[in-house]
Amino acid sequence: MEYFLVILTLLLASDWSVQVVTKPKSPKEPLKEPLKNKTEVVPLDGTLIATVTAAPEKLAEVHIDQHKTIRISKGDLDDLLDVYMGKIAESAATIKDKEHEINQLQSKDQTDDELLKRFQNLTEACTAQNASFTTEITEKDDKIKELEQKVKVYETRLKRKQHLVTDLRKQNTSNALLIDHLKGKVTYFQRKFREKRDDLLADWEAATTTCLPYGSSPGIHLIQLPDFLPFLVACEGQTAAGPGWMAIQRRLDGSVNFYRNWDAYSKGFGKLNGEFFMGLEKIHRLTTSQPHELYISFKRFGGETSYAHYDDFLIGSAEEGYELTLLGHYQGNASDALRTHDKMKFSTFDRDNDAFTHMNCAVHHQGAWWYDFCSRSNLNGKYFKEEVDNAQAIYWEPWYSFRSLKSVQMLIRPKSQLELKDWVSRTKRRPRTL
Ligand SMILES: *[C@@H]1O[C@H](CO)[C@@H](O)[C@H](O)[C@H]1NC(C)=O
Ligand SMILES: *[C@@H]1O[C@H](CO)[C@@H](O)[C@H](O)[C@H]1NC(C)=O
Ligand SMILES: *[C@@H]1O[C@H](CO)[C@@H](O)[C@H](O)[C@H]1NC(C)=O
Ligand SMILES: *[C@@H]1O[C@H](CO)[C@@H](O)[C@H](O)[C@H]1NC(C)=O
Ligand SMILES: *[C@H]1O[C@H](CO)[C@@H](O)[C@H](O)[C@H]1NC(C)=O
Repeated sequence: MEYFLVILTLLLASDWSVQVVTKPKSPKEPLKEPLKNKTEVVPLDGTLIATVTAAPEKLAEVHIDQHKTIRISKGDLDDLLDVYMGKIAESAATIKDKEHEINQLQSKDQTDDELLKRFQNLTEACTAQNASFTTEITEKDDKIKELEQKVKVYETRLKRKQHLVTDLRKQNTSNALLIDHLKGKVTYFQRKFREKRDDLLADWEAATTTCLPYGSSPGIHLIQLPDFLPFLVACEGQTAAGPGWMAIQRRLDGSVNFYRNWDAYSKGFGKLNGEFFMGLEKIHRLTTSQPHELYISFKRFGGETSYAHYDDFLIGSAEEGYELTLLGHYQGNASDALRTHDKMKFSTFDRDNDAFTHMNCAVHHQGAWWYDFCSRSNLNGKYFKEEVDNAQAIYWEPWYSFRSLKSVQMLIRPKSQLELKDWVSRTKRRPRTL
C-alpha cells in the first residue's frame, strides 16, 4: 500500500506535464497496448519521458518511452485517487491507533519504572533494616557468648566451692572425731594427773627417804631428804633381789644420750620411766643419809641375765669428786667389775679425775665413771644395738674386754631388811602403782 502511496505522491508533486488525450471510447480504437503492469506506468528513474496533453476529456497519456505510452482517463485517476485517499485515511486511523497504543505502552513503562523505583527503595530500606538487625543480632550474639563465658566461669567457681565444702565437711568430721579423741585423752590425763597429784600429796605427807614403803609395787615417787629439795625417783618393786629398790641408773634402748658433762652427771638426766641417770648429788645424799646396798642387773643380747650385789655403797660429795667411797662385799654371778674403781673419783669428759695422766678415760670410753686405768666397767658408755666388742660400749667384764650389754639397771636400797619390815608395819600404808 505504501508503495502505491509513494507513487501517487510522486505523480502529484512532480512538475512533469500530463498530456491528457481525449479520445472517444470506441471499441474500434482500443489501446495500442493493454495496461499490462501498473508499476510500468510510473518507473522511478528519470528516464521517464512523459508528456501530458491537456485535453480534459482525453485520457492522460504517460509516455514511458518512445514505444510505451500509458493512457489513463481522468475519471480513472479520480477513482484511483479516491481509493488511495480512502486507504490513506485508513492508514491514518491505524497510525493513530498505534500511536495511542504506543502512548499507553509508554505510560505503562512509566508506571513500571515507578514500581521498580519503589521496589528498589523498599529493598534499600529492607537492606538497611537487615543490616541494622544483623548488627543488633551480632551484638546480642556477642553478649550471649560473653554471658555464656561468665556462666562457665561461675560454674567452675561453684564446682570448686562445692569441692571445698565437701573437703571442709570431711575435715570437719575428722576434726570432730579428733576433738572427741582429744577430749577423751584430756579426761584420761586429768584423771591420771589427779591420781598422781594425790599420790604425790600422799608421798609428801609420808615424807619418805627411800622406796621401802612402796614394797613390791614399782612406780615413781617423791623422796624427801633433809636439807634437800624433794625429788622424784623410780622405785623398782619386782627384782630378783626382792622389793624396795630405787633405781639410780637405767639403760634400755639408747634413747637417751649418756655422753654428758660433769654438771649433767651431778644433777641427773633422762626419763624415770625410761633411760636415766639419777644424779651424783642425789646418790651422795641418799647413800650418806643411811647405809645402802647396791644391786646391778645385766642383760646380754642373747637373753642371758646376771647380777652383781655389793652390801655397801657410798658416794662422796661434790667436793670429793663424788668418789666411790665405800664398796661392800661382792656377791653375784656377773663379776666384781666395780672393784678396781673403789675409791676412785667420778670422771666426765670435762672433769678428768682418772688415774691416767696422759689420757682422758671418759673421752676414750665415751662415758662417765669412776675411771682408774681406765676401767673394767663402763655402764654409762655408748649404747650399741647389738653385741659388739668396743671400748666405748656399755660393758661389765672380769678382765679388760668390752662386750656390749643389752640392758643394765643400778639399784640401791637401805641396808637393813629388818628396818624395811619395821617401816612397813609402822606406816601400814598401801603401796600404789603408777
Ligand atoms: C524512598 O523512601 C524514602 C523514605 O522512606 C522517601 O523519603 C523517598 O521519597 C522514597 N523514594 C522513592 C523514589 O519512593
Ligand atoms: C541480611 O544480612 C545478612 C548478613 O549481612 C545477609 O547474609 C542476608 O543475605 C541479608 N538479607 C537480605 C534479605 O538482605
Ligand atoms: C562440723 O561438725 C560439727 C560437729 O560434728 C557439726 O555440729 C557442724 O554442724 C559441722 N559443720 C559443718 C559446716 O559441717
Ligand atoms: C645369775 O643368777 C640369776 C638369779 O639367780 C639367774 O637368773 C641367772 O640366770 C644367772 N646368770 C648366770 C649367767 O648364771
Ligand atoms: C509488469 O512489467 C514488468 C516489467 O516491464 C514485467 O516484468 C512484469 O511481468 C509485468 N507484470 C505483469 C503482471 O504483466
